[in-house]
Amino acid sequence: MITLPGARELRPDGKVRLPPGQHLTTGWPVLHYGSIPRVDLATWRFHVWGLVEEEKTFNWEQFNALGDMTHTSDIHCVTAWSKYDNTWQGVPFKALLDATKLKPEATHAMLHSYGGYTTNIPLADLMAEGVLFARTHNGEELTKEHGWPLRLVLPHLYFWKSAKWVGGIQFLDRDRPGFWETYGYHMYGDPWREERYS
Ligand SMILES: Nc1nc2c(c(=O)[nH]1)N[C@H]1C(S)=C(S)[C@@H](COP(=O)(O)O)O[C@H]1N2
Ligand SMILES: [Mo]
Repeated sequence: MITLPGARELRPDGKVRLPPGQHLTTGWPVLHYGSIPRVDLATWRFHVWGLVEEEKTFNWEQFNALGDMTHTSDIHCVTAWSKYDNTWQGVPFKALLDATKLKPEATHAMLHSYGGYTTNIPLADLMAEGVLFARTHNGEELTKEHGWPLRLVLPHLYFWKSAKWVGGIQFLDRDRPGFWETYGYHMYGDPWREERYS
């Protein structure tokens, strides 16, 4: 890892672009617990359940037909590397929400991945700008180790919230810990407040 110039750059909202305790990397480390799950697009499904009026299951074509967006954002990993200017393309979270009738009690969500990984995110954060289910990174299809065929990208929280191999979302009326949150990672994970562990 190297430190690049620009570490003191400010974002349009006035926050320092590089959160405290982070350093920039030009590579892209691969980090996950366990092994890469085997996924087949023919049997791939995305499940929506929990506090919804109607549970839904999308196949690959149906899910990708929900919408399309491209957004460029920075990655901040809790292990202290950051990577700037990642262009992601895929289905906007808001497009999934438009296709879902939530019950009024829904305030949080648990993302579920092939392989069993989970992570918890407040609904308001999922609705923020730049949140999508990404199929490509910098114009290339995701590689298996980075989450092919689909991963969540949630740029304003630490990268463990950006579930790789995502296959479902469960809506909840309270915050529940996901996989890393059970092992002491922060429930929320704001990089600018250094919410790494709790
Ligand atoms: N399904 C799944 N998604 C996951 C993880 C995981 O273990 N399983 N690890 C998270 C963590 S801790 C990080 S830092 C990022 C790493 O993503 P990358 O390997 O593409 O850099 O994925 C996140 N998403
Ligand atoms: Mo991580």
